Amino acid sequence: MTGKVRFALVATCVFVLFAALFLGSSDPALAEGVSLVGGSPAGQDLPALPLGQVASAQTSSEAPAAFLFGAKTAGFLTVVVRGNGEADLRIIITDEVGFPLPGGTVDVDTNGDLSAEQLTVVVPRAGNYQVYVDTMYDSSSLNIGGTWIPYPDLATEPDPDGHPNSATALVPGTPIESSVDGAAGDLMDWYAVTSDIGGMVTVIVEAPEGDLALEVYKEDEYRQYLDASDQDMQGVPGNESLTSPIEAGQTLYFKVFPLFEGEGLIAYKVRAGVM
Ligand SMILES: [Ca+2]
Ligand SMILES: [Ca+2]
Ligand SMILES: [Ca+2]
Repeated sequence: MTGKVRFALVATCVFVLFAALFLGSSDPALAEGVSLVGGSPAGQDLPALPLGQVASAQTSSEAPAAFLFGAKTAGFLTVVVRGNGEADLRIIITDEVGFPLPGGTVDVDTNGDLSAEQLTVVVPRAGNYQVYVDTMYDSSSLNIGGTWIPYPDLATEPDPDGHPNSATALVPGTPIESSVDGAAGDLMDWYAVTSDIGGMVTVIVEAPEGDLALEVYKEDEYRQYLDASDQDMQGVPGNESLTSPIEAGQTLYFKVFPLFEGEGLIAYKVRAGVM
């Protein structure tokens, strides 16, 4: 090998090394956004959330605008939306099964503009997330953009029963005693009620201390509850009840949560009945 060839080889290696280092240190947010184009674990084919820039999109009551965001760590995701019409828009940031993140739904109507929305959420850990812009009755074109700040130290373990996919089975006739503790990060408990027969399912929550609320959801439709209870039965803030139609073999998902996130430990009893 001549000296010239050796020099050329070494120079090429050094160049490749620098190129790799340079590319590796490029904006991690952009890299994460771009890596998602063209696929999602849910089998949907959603576009990546535009990061560091805005892009145009379309939303309607039948087909909300939807985007994917892949996070390699915990961090802060900011999303801004400005509509081009009269439609009242809303932003919802969810996990990969469409379950909204805490604080992930916003309808603030900035400066009285129904279509002007923005929010920042804590993305709790690496994973795939979805961003929706929906509207109740209309359709609208809009501009949407996001920014991402990785913040690995924010990462938290998932609440063992804090997600419909890890709901505790609540068997009709068999009560369960449990608790939530918003101040300690236990913001909700999920229960799945499956019925062998068609009819009406009733779920009752009782807590002598603390203010609870209760919501019921259809499977895989976690952006909007079917029904909600904060009726404080018998004048007790922790006593709630919901009754919903249920089909034979169907599973409904019930979410028990403190009305005020900062409230401490709330012990409760939950039970279901089907008639
Ligand atoms: Ca709005
Ligand atoms: Ca929980
Ligand atoms: Ca209540």
